[in-house]
Amino acid sequence: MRVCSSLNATLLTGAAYAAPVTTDDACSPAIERDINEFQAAFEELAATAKAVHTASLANSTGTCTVDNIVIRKEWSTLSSTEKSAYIDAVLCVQNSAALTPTSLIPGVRSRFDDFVGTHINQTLNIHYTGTFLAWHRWFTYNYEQLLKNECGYTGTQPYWNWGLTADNTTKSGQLFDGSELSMSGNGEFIANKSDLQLTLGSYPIVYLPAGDGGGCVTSGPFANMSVNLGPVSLPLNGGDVETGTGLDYNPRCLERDLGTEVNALYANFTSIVDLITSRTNIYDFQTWMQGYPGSGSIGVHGGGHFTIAGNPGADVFTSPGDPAFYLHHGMIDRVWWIWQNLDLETRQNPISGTGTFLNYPESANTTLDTVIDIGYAVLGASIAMSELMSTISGPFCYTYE
Ligand SMILES: [Cu+2]
Repeated sequence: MRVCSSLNATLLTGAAYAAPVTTDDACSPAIERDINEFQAAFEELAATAKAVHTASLANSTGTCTVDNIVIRKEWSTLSSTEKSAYIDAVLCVQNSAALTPTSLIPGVRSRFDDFVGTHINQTLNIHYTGTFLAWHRWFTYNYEQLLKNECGYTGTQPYWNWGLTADNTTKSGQLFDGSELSMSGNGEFIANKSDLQLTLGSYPIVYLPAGDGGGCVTSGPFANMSVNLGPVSLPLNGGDVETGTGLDYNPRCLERDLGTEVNALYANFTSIVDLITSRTNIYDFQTWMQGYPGSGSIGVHGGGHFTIAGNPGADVFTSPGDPAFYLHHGMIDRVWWIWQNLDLETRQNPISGTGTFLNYPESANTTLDTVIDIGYAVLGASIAMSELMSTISGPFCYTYE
């Protein structure tokens, strides 16, 4: 019912704002039809983008061709063998020795942690900045390469299409169903949790409904996982925030507070379609995606992160400590890819923003020459923004299904 209600509200306003949903209308056939229409609209946008992308690949003179391009797929479309291979590779990087010296980040214990530590150290320079989309594209790509090069994975980085779980986040067959062929499910249920409260500078607090878990993940491949780093800035239900450097060794279980309400409010097909179709310049697109400050919306980026929630999922700095991070950012990258390909001429290369979070403190504009470096995640992998704007040039050769 909540999905239907929130869609009803978003249809009225034409955008996925976080306005409280007050309607108690039952799920009428008309609204069910609208849900399907938005899914169909999204799939049409994705198909159009794919056609443009395929044509530009055919015309490209680079080394990426139809013969060597790899295809990233939605989690639920993977075969059991493919799911199992991905999970095994993630467990492998979690059991491989770290490269980061403990003199720099004392808490790192694995190659997986090298990525978490890099994200912690750079968080204030890669969110609400000019680098946000390209940095996370590069970060996710290098995680995919890590799985391949160091753990023998032969598949590609899967993604989580949030719209598919907006009516039930832990739905069977989807990535959070808790089975052995999932990314593990919810945390143990903790009752009577208050809203999560998100603060951003002096903007009004955004209240997010608590999820249906809250404790340690108890089933699936990551039930015994050790989260080693963080927290840095972890919002707790009720308004407190747990803070720290996040860099010390702090082994604990993986906690999640998966909730359909946040999924349905912010990361449904309506909000994805709205983002892609009504945000026509890069500033609007990337800012609405992350939650336009003061709008009350956390965007699809926040929507995915806070659907996962928990510790470390709700901590912006430490969020890659939950392995589902990379499926969420696969979808973030795909949505950018769709948006770019719908108007390649004007959307391939534009950049907006600076090198600091909401330009605080003030810093230089990000440009195509700005260099990104992901530290000990991949040594010597510094690269200019200009190399990261297309998925079929520079270091990349991948597409989305
Ligand atoms: Cu991030």
